[in-house]
Amino acid sequence: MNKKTAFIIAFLGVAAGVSVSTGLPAKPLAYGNATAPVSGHPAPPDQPRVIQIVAHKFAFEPNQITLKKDVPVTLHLTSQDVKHGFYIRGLKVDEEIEPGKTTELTFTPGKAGTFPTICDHFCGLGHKNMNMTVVVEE
Ligand SMILES: [Cu+2]
Repeated sequence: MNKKTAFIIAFLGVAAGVSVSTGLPAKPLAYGNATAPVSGHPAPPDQPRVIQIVAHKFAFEPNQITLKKDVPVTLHLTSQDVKHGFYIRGLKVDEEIEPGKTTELTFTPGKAGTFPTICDHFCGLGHKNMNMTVVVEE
């Protein structure tokens, strides 16, 4: 074999030997005083519903979501390109969506209605048309 082939084989060998650990660290055991107060509040039995919203020039997907009044919801906001905004004026929600990460936004809609939601971070020529609708049902 020539030098190049040997190099590739060596490289593949190294790559194959790399082990990726996906295990989460074990939960630390509680030591000491068994009656020590538990920090924080116990997780509620019903975690907020999670809705994924993807922003890109110049739209949100999905472009309409339906929520329930007085029921907490968590939005996972991501951008496929540049920084966008996520502004629901009627619900006093104002978030920024940065590319390369998930912005977690938990809120509880306090009133029913149909709320226009816009990108309030200038993201290019189609920016002014970048919007979606949040419907909150009683
Ligand atoms: Cu935008």
